[in-house]
Amino acid sequence: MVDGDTIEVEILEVRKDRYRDLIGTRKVRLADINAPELSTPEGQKSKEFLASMLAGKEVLLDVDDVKVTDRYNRIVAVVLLQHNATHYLNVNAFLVEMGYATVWDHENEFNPAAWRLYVRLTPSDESAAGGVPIELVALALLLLLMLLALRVLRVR
Ligand SMILES: [Ca+2]
Ligand SMILES: [Ca+2]
Repeated sequence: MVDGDTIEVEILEVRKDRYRDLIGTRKVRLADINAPELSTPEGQKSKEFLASMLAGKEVLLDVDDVKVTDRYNRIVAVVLLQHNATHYLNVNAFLVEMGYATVWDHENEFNPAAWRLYVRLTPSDESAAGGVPIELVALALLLLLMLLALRVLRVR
């Protein structure tokens, strides 16, 4: 089920060899957040907000290097949406900021308490504060949320 904290993506490219197997159509569970159940009006709102924000967009995924996937075989990741020439929006943090999800901190590489809304991707040989080393961003994707939007229309 695709909802306010899960998206469906087409993974086009990986930046670490260990993630080659992830290429293709996959579900991504946004790390360390939780959206309300789809059976509630709040859950529907969260899903629609996420879909409208990401439908058809190309994003980067910072994959959880600790576990990579959850028990449902969804990729666990922070979703990064390009904001301007230098910065990306941490979509996970933004959903919390906007009230569409709450923090649910699991055992993984991420620490929501340290999240910033906007992050700069830094070349891997630099260690600029507040940035995500570009080598840690495993995947470049084209979201297939257009499909999700079509599915939503079909349901209605
Ligand atoms: Ca990572
Ligand atoms: Ca965590």
